[in-house]
Amino acid sequence: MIKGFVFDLDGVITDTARFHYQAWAKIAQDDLGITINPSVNEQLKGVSRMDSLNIILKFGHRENDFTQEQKEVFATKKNDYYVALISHMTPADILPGMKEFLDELRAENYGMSLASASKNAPRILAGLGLTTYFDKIVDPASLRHGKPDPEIFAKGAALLNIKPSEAVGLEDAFAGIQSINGAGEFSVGIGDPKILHEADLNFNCTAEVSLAKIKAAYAD
Ligand code: B16
Ligand code: MG
Repeated sequence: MIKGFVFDLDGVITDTARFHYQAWAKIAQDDLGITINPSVNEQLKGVSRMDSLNIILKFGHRENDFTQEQKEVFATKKNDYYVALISHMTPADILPGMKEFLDELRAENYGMSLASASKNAPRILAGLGLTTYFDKIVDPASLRHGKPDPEIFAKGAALLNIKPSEAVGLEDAFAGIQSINGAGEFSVGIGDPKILHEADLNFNCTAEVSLAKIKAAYAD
């Protein structure tokens, strides 16, 4: 029986990827002399801040050019810029259908937790007016491994005091689906089914997410 839902944030509840991209593109250009493109951006989804910087440096063939201290400075600068961009977020930035879906889950008393790699997640939920929907938020700083490792989604279920088999995980990134599956939870992909082909159930976009369809597929 399904007892709880573990949510990714970026790409599932709201689209912060465009702000991450804007912030990284600026730092990459201004400080690293690297011009990134949308295909690099795809690789940054669900990936931690420092891992994102390392992907960009590798893309620009500059992976050996900076010390850890310098990298920390770039990452902090990117985050300052990103935080300024997300400070204007409001409930209007919730992806289509997700507020209704969260309301439906709340009405049926499901546990809800957040499994986002973002250290800014509490701030984003506050801007969206969704803080009270989530019983627990996994602290990404407490993790030894990022997605695709199962740790983050396993913690998301554990914080709700439910077994992995009683949890449904929702994700828009392939690495996230791998994390959910590795944790032994029911995986729901949101996005291109060709990319998210390992998901137990897939919806093309958030507007199509349906609790009835998830329950039916879970019971199968
Ligand atoms: P921060 P998610 C992830 O969020 C983003 O997809 C990823 O692009 C970002 O680098 C990561 O959070 C860390 O974010 O710099 O705010 O700590 O998809 O796991 O909700
Ligand atoms: Mg995501």
